[in-house]
Amino acid sequence: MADWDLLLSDANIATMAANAPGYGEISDAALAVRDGRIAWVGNREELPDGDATRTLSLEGRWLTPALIDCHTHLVFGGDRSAEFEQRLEGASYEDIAKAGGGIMSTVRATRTMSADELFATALPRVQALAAEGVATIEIKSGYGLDVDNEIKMLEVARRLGDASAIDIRATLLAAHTVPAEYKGKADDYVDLVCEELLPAVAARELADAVDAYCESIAFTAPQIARVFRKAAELGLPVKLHADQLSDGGGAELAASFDALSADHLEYTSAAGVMAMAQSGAVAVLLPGAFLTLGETQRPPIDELRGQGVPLAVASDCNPGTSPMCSLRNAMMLASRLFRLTPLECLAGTTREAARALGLADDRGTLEIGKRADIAAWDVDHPRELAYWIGTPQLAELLLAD
Ligand code: DI6
Ligand code: FE
Repeated sequence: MADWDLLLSDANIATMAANAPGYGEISDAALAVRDGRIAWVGNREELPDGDATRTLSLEGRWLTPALIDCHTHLVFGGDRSAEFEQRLEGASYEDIAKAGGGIMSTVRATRTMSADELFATALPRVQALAAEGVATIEIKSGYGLDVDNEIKMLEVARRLGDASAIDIRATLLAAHTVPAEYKGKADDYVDLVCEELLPAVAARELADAVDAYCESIAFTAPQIARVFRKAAELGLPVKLHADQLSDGGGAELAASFDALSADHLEYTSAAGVMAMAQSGAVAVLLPGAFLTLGETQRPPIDELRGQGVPLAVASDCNPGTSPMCSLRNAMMLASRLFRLTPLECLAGTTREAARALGLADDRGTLEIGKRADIAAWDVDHPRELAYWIGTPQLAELLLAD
């Protein structure tokens, strides 16, 4: 039997290992894979003797960990281009939501679609991300907002994972907005989420995590605390849409529940940043939503950096606030709008995105033992991945299975 299933040679490698300086660059490198895991990585001259079932010369291309999109809502019905027009004519996201549009209009469209129809419209979005080098995608529910339709969305997410070589992580986002039939009775909806929906989802193992939207147009901190307590009881990790449009104490709430991540964070206070630093939560930055909503207040990047909070970057692909099915564009926007360095953009879509999904030990860097999801790029240096705008550079996406 061969020592390795695959040997990649004649490559330059950015390991993105946390303890290596910069990109963890290794020139004239080789990388060996066995059983879907990285068995060896380093300078070619130090490669131990061994034989491989398959050898691939990279002809000097750069290898990085395959990209990870750790925050998407890419299963949905319809689109919101009419609201986009209304917003450009002066209406605000909150005004539209209060008038029954916004998330609720996507809920109406999603509820009328069958699982097969949702699957058929979502698959090209998964494929578009894969074509950019993304091998792991998180997908949230949150446009069903009743037991059957939230389960339908999560089942579609699972099917997308089964039907493609991409690894899909599904997140229950039942506390996304109060559905129309519970208007004025948000606490009753939270009862339904805690008493029926969460146990049903957990019993079917349909979700890998639980998310919620903490905002004046969505749920209060005490309501979300109830959802998070139930998630903890069921053994599900939590994460939060926090402080996107106002400071609702979302970062503090997420930290107090040891959330994997707090996402958006435009209005997070210094106290919120401190709380995240102490809890170890990842800050997931979503510049596509910032851009689309015409926000002017940036997340407190300097404070997050200063406190050592890990920074991830994601597409937030959704029809309302981030109609962008591209993680490369999210990297591009994070560098321009939030002034993340190209290194932070790449770490934010590999190592830190893995951490935001609770997968830091499993993937996101090219180190021995990690899952062998590897992207090969036609670039002269990995900093180019944040630099170029809308320029395809993926040569090959090599997947562990
Ligand atoms: N914040 C967002 O940016 C998305 N969800 C959320 O809570 C937007 C979802 C939508 O508008 O459909
Ligand atoms: Fe989101």
